[in-house]
Amino acid sequence: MNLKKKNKDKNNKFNIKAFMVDAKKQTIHFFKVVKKEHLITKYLKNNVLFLTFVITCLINSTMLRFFTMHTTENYLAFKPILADVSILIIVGSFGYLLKPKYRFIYYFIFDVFFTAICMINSIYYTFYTSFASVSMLSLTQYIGEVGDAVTENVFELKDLLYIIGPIILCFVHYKLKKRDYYAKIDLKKSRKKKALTTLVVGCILAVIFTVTLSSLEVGRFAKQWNREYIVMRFGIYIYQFNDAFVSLQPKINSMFGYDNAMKNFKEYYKDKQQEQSNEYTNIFEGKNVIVIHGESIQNNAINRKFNDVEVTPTLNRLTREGMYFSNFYSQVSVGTSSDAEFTFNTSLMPAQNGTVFVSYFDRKYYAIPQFLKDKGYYTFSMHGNNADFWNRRTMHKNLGYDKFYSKETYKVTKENTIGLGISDKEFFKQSIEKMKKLNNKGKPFYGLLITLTNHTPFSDTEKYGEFDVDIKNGGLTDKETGESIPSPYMEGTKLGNYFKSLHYADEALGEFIKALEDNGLMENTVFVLYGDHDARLPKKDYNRLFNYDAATDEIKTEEDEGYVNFDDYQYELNRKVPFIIWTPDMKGTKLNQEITNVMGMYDVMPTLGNMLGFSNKYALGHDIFNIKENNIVVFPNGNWVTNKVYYNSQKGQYLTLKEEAIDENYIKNNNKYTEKLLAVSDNIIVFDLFKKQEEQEKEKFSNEGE
Ligand code: GP9
Ligand code: MN
Repeated sequence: MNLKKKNKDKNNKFNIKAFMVDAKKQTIHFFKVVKKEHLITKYLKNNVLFLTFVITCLINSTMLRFFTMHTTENYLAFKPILADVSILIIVGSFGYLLKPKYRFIYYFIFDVFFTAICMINSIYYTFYTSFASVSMLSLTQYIGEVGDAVTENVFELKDLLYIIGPIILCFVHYKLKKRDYYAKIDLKKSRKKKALTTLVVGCILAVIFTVTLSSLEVGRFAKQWNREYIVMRFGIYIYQFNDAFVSLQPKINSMFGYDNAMKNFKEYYKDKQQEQSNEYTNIFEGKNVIVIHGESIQNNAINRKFNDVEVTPTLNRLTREGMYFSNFYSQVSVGTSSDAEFTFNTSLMPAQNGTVFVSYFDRKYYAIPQFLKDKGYYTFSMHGNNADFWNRRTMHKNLGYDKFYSKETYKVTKENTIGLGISDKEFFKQSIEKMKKLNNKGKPFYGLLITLTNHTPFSDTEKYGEFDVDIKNGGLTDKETGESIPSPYMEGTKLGNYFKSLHYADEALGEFIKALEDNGLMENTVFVLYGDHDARLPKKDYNRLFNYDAATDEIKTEEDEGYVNFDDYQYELNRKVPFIIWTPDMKGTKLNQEITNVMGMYDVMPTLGNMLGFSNKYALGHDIFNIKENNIVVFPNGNWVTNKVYYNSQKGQYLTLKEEAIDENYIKNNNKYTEKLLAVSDNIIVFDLFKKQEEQEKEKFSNEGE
């Protein structure tokens, strides 16, 4: 028995050895043949067009990663290159099915297609620091209206570089045609066979790529919201194909997966603790409410001065006299203004694909205006822009506003227009007239006013009025006369123009509050203001803001004393917006306070609702006076912030905000919380779960009655 085994082992050993020798011989033979027959040169010669197509598209996709993520990731990483090559080879392989003279058309069409993907994403990234999504196509109708914002800010020379790809392809084709190449190339091999071999090579590379993927990468690919992460691992082409597929999901999703979504929804709310009452419960019950949706107002302007003049004197006064939430974040996604309105009013997160206001306007939501209507309020909204912008005409009705005063109800002229439309001063002036005539029949009112002037690109500077953002007497002197001259500081920068624009918007706000008071509209009224989202200003401008040396007119570097680090994390933290609750008689009372715990737009409904005397059991945020320092603000891209940590889900890294060691479980648990919250929010929106839940409850009720 033992002897037998030994022989068997010996045979095995012999076989493996023989196999190795054979394989070595075969390989040497293969390379000899390759060398002798100049197979590589031959292959290159016979496949010039195909190779040009693959290489130009590969360069474009690599270039895109270079221009978009050069600060954070290695754009020459192996994975996205392998992914790009495999997809390009697979697509390119079908070109071989055509006769050589027709192949150029095929490769040209796809080269242009892939180039367009790179260009669009390059432009899109500059604007949104994210990659484009097919689900945004339904929003293109709005691009015309903010068109000046788009073209003025976004179109850069680097976005044009990608065109070189198709140009090279055309050039190569022209040269080949001149040499009569298409008639000469090897036609012995059948077209089908060549297409098949190329396809197989592409598929093998795709398989190699797939087996290198970690489960985290696969998971994120399926969810698709962590776009930067996906592009860095899967390349732009696979990202875009997957995006197109995922974007169709609102339609597909609402057909499948409902049962699971409903189950998770029920479990989520079964485990969720309901808000307790606190010292602020009902304090504003029955009062009128005026809410200002402050376009692009960022927190960093509060209390900022240039040459001793405040940028936002009105806001500063409100923060001093009212309840000021100084660590407040907007949670918008691609729906910007509309997402801010949505989350403010419903305490749900924006949609993962598309925009609630545009793609999911027909779902059931529990919103602040509806709750107040139930309490006997008259509700209205006012905005000087086109009613169909962000689909507000439809969506405001759904949220429960009795009346929407839009552009058609305002007198908009060339003279009273700044930037995107009617100036804030004129808007407020005309709004006061409307408010004086409100048809509320003695009911308390709830009104939302959406401002417009402080909208990117902040280029209508001559209309904002005087506000210098330089530094007078900063130490600079005229070389010839020796006289003191102002240091330019923020003059001529986009951030500088933003401060000018905001100074104007703040002045308009001050005039509005005065007019409200003069007309008795502030009596028994609570004034609420939120910045809808950050102003998307360049990082380099902030670097200038914090590191400018007025005496030398230079920007400090890391080596210089007093240098302030402004990295990606600082940029994110700096996106804070103000949230203020103010009444004229609040000053000096217990309500006059600054709340420094982190808070998100989704915490407004529970916090303000408690003060106004209603509560929404489906709110995803919290009453800040109950949750206090334990709050967490979740962002649509999976990032989150607490008092202790800012977590970046793209990088899987975090910044500690307190001098306190962070336990890995803290990160894990908050990540889990974030994923669950984002999923349940999206399920509510996509599957219309509030409506379904109500239907089920009604059915149950009627069955019990029988
Ligand atoms: C348009 C205004 C701006 O009416 O609300 O929207 P935004 O571009 O900020 O989403
Ligand atoms: Mn906005």
